[in-house]
Amino acid sequence: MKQNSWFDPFFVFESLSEEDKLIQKNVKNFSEDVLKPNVVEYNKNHHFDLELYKEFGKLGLLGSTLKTHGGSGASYTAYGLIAYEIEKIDSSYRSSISVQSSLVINPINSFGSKEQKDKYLPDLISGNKIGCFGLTETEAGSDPSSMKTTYKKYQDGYILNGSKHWITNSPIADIFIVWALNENCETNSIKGFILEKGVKGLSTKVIENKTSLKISPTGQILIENVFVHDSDCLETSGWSSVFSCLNKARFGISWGVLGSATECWLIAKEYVENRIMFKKPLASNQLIQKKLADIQTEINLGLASCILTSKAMDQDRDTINAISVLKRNNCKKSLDIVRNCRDMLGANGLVEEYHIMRHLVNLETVKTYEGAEDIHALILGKNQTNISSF
Ligand code: TGC
Ligand code: FAD
Repeated sequence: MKQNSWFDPFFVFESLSEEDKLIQKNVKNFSEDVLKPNVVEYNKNHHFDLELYKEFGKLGLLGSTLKTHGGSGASYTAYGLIAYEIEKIDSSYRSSISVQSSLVINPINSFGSKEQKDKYLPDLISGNKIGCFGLTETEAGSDPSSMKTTYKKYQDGYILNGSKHWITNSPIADIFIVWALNENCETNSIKGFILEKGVKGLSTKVIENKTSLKISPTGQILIENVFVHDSDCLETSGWSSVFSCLNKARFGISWGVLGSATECWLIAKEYVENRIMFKKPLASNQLIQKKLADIQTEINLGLASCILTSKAMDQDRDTINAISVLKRNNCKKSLDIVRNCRDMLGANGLVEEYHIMRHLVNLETVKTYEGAEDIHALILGKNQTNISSF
């Protein structure tokens, strides 16, 4: 039997192109050497090291699929592998890369003018500037179309008013992608704008005391009579433009959560192989082996589906349903896996240095953002039956 066939029974990692293998190896080394040593302390102190963005940029992790403005033109498989390796350390780090790549660089690249791309993309891709994506509001979470943030035409631009809530990176952002409706809040009037830190009327507020994703700064965006010039308005076409950004972020999340689950699986496997209870290793018990087999099964089915979806994305196929299946199922299964890993470590599973509890509470966020579990069920139900439950 080949040595690692229990770890990769469908040969997902073996089937990668040489370029994707190299990207995975580099990201894995960086994650272990640079991110892992401080993760427990930074989590305890809610600390994000801003210098990391430049490191992410140097490694090609930001806007990796872009072929211009400093992007390396990597495949979607590589994009997924980056999320997988980074989230092995902490979902906060994957989140910051997802937001910058899929929700800031991607909309500017897809809906921006040449001037906007030239102005914003190089600094975002190199990590010199940090971006955020403001869609959610206090009373508009799963249903963003009920947002209250508005724009109104004024001279050669727009006046924006409103506020965004639960926005990753907003307290540290230089560039803000903000979504708003016209002054009558007509659903189909949705438009995207690029705002820059320091503009009059724009401020942010940190959400304090978060118990999950503690390394990642999250906050509000407060927008009071902010003037945005026409040249900073994105050329979007309705809600499908907003959702096209979410598709990419949800795809990365689907790979990422399997990184968290894999990390906890390997920690638990090593622990039960070494922990002696009732005079024999815990791993010698059938119930423990069944847990390990269940974990192995779900992670590998998830990875096999991720790689198929990545290849379909590389071929520009319609992956909307695949992404909802994966975002929903991989988050749900990863949470179950990580909770079982916690259980296999007994009391030690509660200790910070074993990492598992941190992954568990992080996954509670990941299950909720980018379309909560039940919202993806309803998206899939709607697409199957042609009947919307919303
Ligand atoms: P619906 O009528 O279904 O669609 C409106 C228009 O959009 C099109 N569309 C899509 N286009 C591309 N990709 C998709 N996945 C699409 N889904 C729908 C659709 O064809 C239609 O186009 P058109 O031309 O006919 O107008 O819209 P709805 O209002 O019924 O949708 C409801 C629902 C629940 C599906 C949607 O609102 C939703 O997805 N809600 C969840 C909200 C969400 O995910 N928010 C995420 C905020 S960002 C974030 O959390 C970042 S976390 C940090 C990180 O990523 O790490
Ligand atoms: P709600 O919409 O109030 O949902 C609460 C519960 O009700 C969920 O279980 C949901 O599944 C269920 N529910 C809702 N509607 C229905 C229905 N019709 N039928 C059945 N059940 C339903 N947003 C951004 O725009 N940008 C960001 O960068 C960002 N970062 C985030 C970072 C963190 C740490 C967190 C926690 C959130 C972030 N979000 C961000 C917001 C996130 O996208 C929302 O929290 C998410 O969309 C859910 O909205 P909500 O919290 O208002 O929950």
